[in-house]
Amino acid sequence: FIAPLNVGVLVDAVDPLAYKARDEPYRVLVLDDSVTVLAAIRKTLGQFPNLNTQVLRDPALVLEKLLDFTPDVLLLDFHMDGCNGLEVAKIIRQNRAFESMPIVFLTSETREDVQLEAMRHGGDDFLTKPISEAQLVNTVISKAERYRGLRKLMVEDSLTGLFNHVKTKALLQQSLLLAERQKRPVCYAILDIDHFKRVNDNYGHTVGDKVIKTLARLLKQKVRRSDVVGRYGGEEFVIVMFDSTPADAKARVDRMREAFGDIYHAYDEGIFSVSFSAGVAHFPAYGTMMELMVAADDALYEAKRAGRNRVVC
Ligand code: GH3
Ligand code: MG
Ligand code: MG
Ligand code: MG
Repeated sequence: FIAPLNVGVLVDAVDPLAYKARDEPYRVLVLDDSVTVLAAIRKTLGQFPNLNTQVLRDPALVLEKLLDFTPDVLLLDFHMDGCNGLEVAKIIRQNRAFESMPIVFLTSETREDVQLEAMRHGGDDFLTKPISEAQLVNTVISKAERYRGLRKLMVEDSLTGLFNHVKTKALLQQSLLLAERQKRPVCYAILDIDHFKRVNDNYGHTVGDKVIKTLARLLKQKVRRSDVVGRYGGEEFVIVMFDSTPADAKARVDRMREAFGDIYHAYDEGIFSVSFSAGVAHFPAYGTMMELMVAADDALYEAKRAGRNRVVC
């Protein structure tokens, strides 16, 4: 079924061994009704430490499996017992979470019109049986890589690598739902660099960008693993602190503020330092996401008005 590995072809196209060890392996889900096919694919992909492969025989379980495993690429058998791969793809595509997950059909179908029809129904690519090992590995890795890259772009702020505005809000909403159910407090902090216009005016925009990146790195270092740090835009950042009381949150943001104020930033002719102000609001004192965000904004405004370089809770 699977032709021997041709390393020359592999290295020319996508080098599967060139991945960075710190990256999480790509998750590959294979849905096929043949145990022989599943075993062969698992054996081939199993040779690559950057691939985490799971297989499934029952199409009825695919949605559940997708939600649980969140694959970076799905290999989908075209003809299954009592079930058509196209129908499965259509159902998967109706779920917004899997709108753009790559689906690669596995088929012995070589007719072009059938292949085109499948692409119209949500397929991204084809592997024609018998599948060459090199082609399998290349397709899986290039699709997964592209999808990971896209997803990163969707949730990340490109300057700092922190979560962007949209993702931060989604994560805050999720935290609040969890907090409500588990009866835990959540604190939400908005940070805004003081007189940042002056930094740009006095030292230039590039130096300004570096200050933003420095603060992003510092926040990332200082928060807990369960906290969410996002860049809300410009020189504004937010932190979602799960299971944190107002007093605890204020103390923690104050320590970040002091650490940031202690940093000397360099420009052409010397060094300077800057500060930030922050507002903290607390759930359940503010019961909805909107109320929480408005309350934190008000607290930030209060911190600015009271002279900046302080945290108001
Ligand atoms: P305040 O203490 O009241 O916050 O004063 P401020 O000067 O920081 O005022 P404001 O928040 O209104 O201004 C933010 C400035 O940040 C405006 C904009 O030029 C600058 N800025 C926004 N995004 C970026 C960015 O990505 N890089 C740089 N270098 N500057 C940015
Ligand atoms: Mg089949
Ligand atoms: Mg601002
Ligand atoms: Mg500012």
